[in-house]
Amino acid sequence: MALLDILHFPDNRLRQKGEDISIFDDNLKKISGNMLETMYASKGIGLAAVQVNLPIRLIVIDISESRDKPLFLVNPVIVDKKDKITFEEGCLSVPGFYEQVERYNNISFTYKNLDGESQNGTAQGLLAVCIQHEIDHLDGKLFVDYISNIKRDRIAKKIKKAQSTGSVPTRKDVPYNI
Ligand code: QAP
Ligand code: CO
Repeated sequence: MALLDILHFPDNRLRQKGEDISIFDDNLKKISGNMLETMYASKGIGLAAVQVNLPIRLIVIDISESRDKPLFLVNPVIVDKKDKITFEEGCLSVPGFYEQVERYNNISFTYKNLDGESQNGTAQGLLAVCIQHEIDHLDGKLFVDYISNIKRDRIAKKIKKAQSTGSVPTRKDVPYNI
């Protein structure tokens, strides 16, 4: 297992779109394990492959307090959504910043597991918001895209400054198959 480098806003690579995954091999399991480890090490509840510079449609989520109930969603698609809510979101790619975002409180979704088997599920509240946030990453979208340009630009400037003074760590990429 290995920790992966998380890209930070306003890095353009966060704008990459994830490609559908069609190869369900040991490499996919290795990437998933490394993403999960990276997410736990960073105290996150969700991480999308695009955030670690892998443009593929894979997300890992664990909203449990015990940190032992991981979800691996491959090629996730929201097929139904209802009841809007406003949620204060953060993001491992936007460290230290939190903003209110409008989402759906109830969703139905489909995905494949790491063995390539088709699955479906429903989610509400935090899990529903997390899935919407992570699928956005696979489409090159960030939660800061929902706030005002002025606020977003201020956040970008502060993160760039933090990076230039060396207060945000970085690491290297891993190979992958689609
Ligand atoms: C997305 O976000 C999310 O700024 C996952 O310093 C957020 O895991 C879904 C994190 C809110 C639903 C609600 C952020 C960790 C983690 C930070 C995360 C930080 C350390 C964010
Ligand atoms: Co995020």
